[in-house]
Amino acid sequence: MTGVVVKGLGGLFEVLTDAGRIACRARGTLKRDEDKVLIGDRVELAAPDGEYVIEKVFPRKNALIRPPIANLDALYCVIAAARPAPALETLDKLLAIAENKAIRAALVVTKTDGDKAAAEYYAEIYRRVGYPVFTVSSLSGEGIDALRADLFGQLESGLTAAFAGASGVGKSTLLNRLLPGVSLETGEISRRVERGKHTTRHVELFPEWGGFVADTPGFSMLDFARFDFFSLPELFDAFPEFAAYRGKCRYADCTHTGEGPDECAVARAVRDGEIPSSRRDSYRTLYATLKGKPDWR
Ligand SMILES: Nc1nc2c(ncn2[C@@H]2O[C@H](COP(=O)(O)OP(=O)(O)OP(=O)(O)O)[C@@H](O)[C@H]2O)c(=O)[nH]1
Ligand SMILES: [Mg+2]
Ligand SMILES: [Zn+2]
Repeated sequence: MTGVVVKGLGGLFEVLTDAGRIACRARGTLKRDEDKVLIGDRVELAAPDGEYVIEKVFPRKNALIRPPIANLDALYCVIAAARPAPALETLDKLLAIAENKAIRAALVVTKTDGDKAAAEYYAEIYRRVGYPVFTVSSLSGEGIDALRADLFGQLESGLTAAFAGASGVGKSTLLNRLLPGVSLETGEISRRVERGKHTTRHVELFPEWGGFVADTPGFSMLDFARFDFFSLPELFDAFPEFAAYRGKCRYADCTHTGEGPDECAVARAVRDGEIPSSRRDSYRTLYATLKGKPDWR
């Protein structure tokens, strides 16, 4: 029997099969780090002793480390217009990872009720880059229908989508609003540190509208920064708006990080307002990280 892993807690998984949800553990060899079963995995179950175990994980289309999920088709990257203040570097890293793994990425700016102008500011940066952008308020309901229509479009073709972003941006609150069938726990934002409290602790997939949608734990910046994700030569392609400037720098070995507008076509595009400067800043930071330097600046 085969199925999709929709939930996992302390080594106990829930696998959705044609025969319904089956709770089971994984075979011993699937517990080692590199072969660990991920939520979203397509698996084969066997019942050698009358009790189901995950026998085999089918080859993955892709897998993310943060959030830990496999076979993702669409990633909704979530930031808040108000608290917690967005870290664009983290967002850009997440977008770059999606790009690198050929996952369709979109931006969701929540809490527009808190700061409309900030929401528009962030939305505009990413519209210019070319990403689908949704500005929403789970409080007032603004923008919810447009986002739901987009999500529906993904799921009805049988795809798997996840919502990811920092803790406290409102992912679970939003999913409660988008999906009438779910009721996820949500948490307050700490008044002292202006951050979320990691209310969601585990990735869980919900079967909805013919596909799967995942709520994921918010990552902390530090945690997220620790993960290497692809190699330096892949970085350029992970910033889709840079493609138009490929091969247009003066020197073939241009790194597009420190070179000025005279030499570098990307720097020129930033100067001329064609590429948002925050995107190039993120590129520089990621470049430095991937090169193994502590920091660019
Ligand atoms: N004003 C306002 N508050 C919101 C909105 N969406 C969520 N919140 C609040 O933000 C806080 C955090 O919401 P959650 O949904 O728990 O955030 P999360 O992203 O799931 O956080 P983690 O599970 O920790 O990753 C809660 O107090 C929500 O009520 C919104 O659109 N407007
Ligand atoms: Mg949550
Ligand atoms: Zn260049």
